[in-house]
Amino acid sequence: MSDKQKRNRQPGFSTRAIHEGYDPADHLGALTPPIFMTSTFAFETAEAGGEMFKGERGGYIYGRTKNPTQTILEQRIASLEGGEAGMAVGSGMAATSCVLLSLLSAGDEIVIDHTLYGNTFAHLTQTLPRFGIKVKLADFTDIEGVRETVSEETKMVFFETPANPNVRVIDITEVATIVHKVGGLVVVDNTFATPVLQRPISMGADVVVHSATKYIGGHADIIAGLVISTADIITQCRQAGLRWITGATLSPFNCFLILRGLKTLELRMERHSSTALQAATLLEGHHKVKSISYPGLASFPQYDLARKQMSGFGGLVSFELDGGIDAGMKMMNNLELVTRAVSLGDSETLIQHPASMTHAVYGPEERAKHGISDGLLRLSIGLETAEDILEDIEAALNAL
Ligand code: 4LM
Repeated sequence: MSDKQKRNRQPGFSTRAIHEGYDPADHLGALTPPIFMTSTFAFETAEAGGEMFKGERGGYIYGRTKNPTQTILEQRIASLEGGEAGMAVGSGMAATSCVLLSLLSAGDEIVIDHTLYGNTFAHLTQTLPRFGIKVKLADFTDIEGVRETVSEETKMVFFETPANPNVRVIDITEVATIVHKVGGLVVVDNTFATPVLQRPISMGADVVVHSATKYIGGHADIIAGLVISTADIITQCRQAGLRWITGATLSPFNCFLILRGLKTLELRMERHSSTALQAATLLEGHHKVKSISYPGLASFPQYDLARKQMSGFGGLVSFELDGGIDAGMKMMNNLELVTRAVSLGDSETLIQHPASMTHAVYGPEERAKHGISDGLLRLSIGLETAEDILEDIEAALNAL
């Protein structure tokens, strides 16, 4: 590569995760972006304030919709996901709500995958119908089923890949091709993969949402959400979803913590992925384990798709034990290092029982229909020394 070509290429992922959207020279040389702890901003003149409200002049007005620390984060995440613009909000649920409530209206139809984080599923299947939005479910791992369910009326589709809790993988390119034929929008929750491992916009998605509470924040100390899309869609989500409807702004301090988390995201995802593969391999070979789901195992039903769509397989591993739910509960209680807690993507390895915890909001029949068995356990592999995590898991299984 010539020097000129080198200079023209986009800086790498981690370079952008560390530098994008911020120049110390603009802030008295401060290497780390300042936290603008202010709720409101002074107008230079009375007329300037009015012009800013009309959108005729740029600048900051009020912290519910825009703050300079937020802006740095939004530019950075937009670059990392390959979108035109980003929006930071108060939680992953807020990110999804802002998108749905800004872009859908009574009479519209949305088609959703049937395996989603429990509260997202509740929002989609219980809240949206109350506002006259038609919600249709499909198994998005079956592309023919998606083709049959999506109609000329479909305004939007929504899915997670890998999906919570059983890490099913959905073909983003195939879904986008079907949905774009009818002029619908493709919204992907990319929380499990992060932009390190998968960039849905490059495969045809129109909007990406994140619970930044998880890997992107990475340290189990904040609740946050992100939306990435075109500049037009983000403007709609900011004006309606954030400013008028949810008011779910993210505090400048939490924006700062996410900016800090992003700096190590690529490194952390590599470590999460490598230890998770070792844990999945251990579980697969253990005689007490009935089934195991991890996109990086050759036995995973969508292993080829996962390899095509993702550059690594992430830290989530789901499995079922012989002896079902009772054995699962015993195993969870046998663990000494692995911590019993919901959430994921933290430095600490966590284990939880979806049927009684994150997916309790699904009824038992719904869970069975959606492939979330009552015996399923979900591990979020952390960043501890791999050997220690593996030893703890093996000891907990052996003690059953
Ligand atoms: C959990 N998850 O699974 P906030 N999207 C996905 C998620 O897994 C979650 C959210 C959105 C879990 C929380 C207890 C794929 C949450 C919602 O919690 O609102 O930031 O994200 O353990």
